[in-house]
Amino acid sequence: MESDTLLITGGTVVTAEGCFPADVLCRGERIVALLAPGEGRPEGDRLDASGCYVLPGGVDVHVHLQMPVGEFVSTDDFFSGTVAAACGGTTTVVDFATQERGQPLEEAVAQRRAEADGKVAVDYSLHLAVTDASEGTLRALPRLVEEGYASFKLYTVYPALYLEDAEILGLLEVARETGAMPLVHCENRAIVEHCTRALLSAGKREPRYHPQARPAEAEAEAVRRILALAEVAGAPVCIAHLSTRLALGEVCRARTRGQEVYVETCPHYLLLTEEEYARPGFEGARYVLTPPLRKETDRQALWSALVQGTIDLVSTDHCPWNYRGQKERGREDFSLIPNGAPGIETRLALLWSEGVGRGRLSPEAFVALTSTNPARLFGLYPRKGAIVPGADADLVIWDPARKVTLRAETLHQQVDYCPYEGWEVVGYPRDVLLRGRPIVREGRFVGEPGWGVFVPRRRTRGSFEKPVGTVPNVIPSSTPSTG
Ligand code: DUC
Ligand code: ZN
Repeated sequence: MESDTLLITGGTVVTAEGCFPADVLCRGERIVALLAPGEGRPEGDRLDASGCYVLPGGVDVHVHLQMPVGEFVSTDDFFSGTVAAACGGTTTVVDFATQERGQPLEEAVAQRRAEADGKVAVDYSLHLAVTDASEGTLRALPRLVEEGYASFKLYTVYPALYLEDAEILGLLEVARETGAMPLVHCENRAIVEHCTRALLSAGKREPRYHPQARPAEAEAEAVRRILALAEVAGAPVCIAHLSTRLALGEVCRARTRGQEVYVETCPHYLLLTEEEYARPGFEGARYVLTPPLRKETDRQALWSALVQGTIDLVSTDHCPWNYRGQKERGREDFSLIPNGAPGIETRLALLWSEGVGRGRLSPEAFVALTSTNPARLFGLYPRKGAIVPGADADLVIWDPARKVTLRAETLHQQVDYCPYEGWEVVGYPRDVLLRGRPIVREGRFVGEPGWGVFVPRRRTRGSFEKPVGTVPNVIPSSTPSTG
């Protein structure tokens, strides 16, 4: 781009609240005005968006790039993963600074920043994945929240990550006091460990036993318990990657009691079922992710919840492992298969195609679920997730007619398979701008490592009063407080 002024003309702007024809005027890194079509005649560059929607850049608040687990590291690093995000229309990702038990939290944050800074192709931020509630950790948290790490990731399972209930309670109290948002992975550890042992000792070692090791009750119990702990602590809570009808019931009951709870799900729970585990040979290993894919009844319940506004955001839990050499580690024992699947690049196209394309979601609800709500809940709004004067000019020129067949070979995710191989999607990003700068043109990545920056996040104090009416999926904009 030659000039620092850019006018995006002829498109239909979609926000969480409405859909209307407008030209978008950007200056430098920011949006400066929405103009009636044809009204603006500024000097500078123009980008023709005729026939396209203009969306706020996607915000994916749940990704695991170059995540070490045992002997492996997830296959997308901070560059390849964010190139894939950009090509899929996502301009902000939130990854994790994961503390090793006993490690000073500040050190975990500094290490992760050193891995990502200068490498990312889109903007990014970090959740604090806390693995102990020691005095040192509790002392460090308020300052880190003030510095822009305004959310905690808490785990109820995984040997290296889980927290005891008493620790979770203490951390939820810190979340209440600091205004940080807790994002909690909910599974009952005893159930998972017991079922895994029982299956393996009965010789049931193939990938198809993965869902039996992590039954719906394990998720529902942990959701119920976390909601009880959050109620006692007086903290809001966001349930990570919710996958079952049973757990949705727990959330609905808590909300009826007046509790402030938010729900994240992922495209794979909306689009796939546990039938994938019945693939021949070891192929089901591609779908070993946690919580597991569920039954058709769960999938249907999640879609209803999405449409009704019970689910607030759709993130990816992008955590790619190669089938060859990594997933294969679990050939003799499903519990050794590294958990996770890729999705950072396909989230928007799949949800648009299957949601908007099939008449289940309005374009506004799509924007709310994939950009505005995650930005609001995790302290990025209105810098991100909004098309308003003053917001970062993170914009996607979305071509609703573009058909793409998803293939691992042509996607930018650095992993040897795509869970949706051969699926055709209708609707895809044509151009993507990051703070006013083109990073995707006509579907081609044109950015560079380091064009993305770390974005500090403000603490948020949510309130669960959603607007009643036509657009249920919008978290009210009055909720973020300055921090
Ligand atoms: N689930 C996954 O599938 N991968 C990474 C972490 C998680 O909770
Ligand atoms: Zn995750």
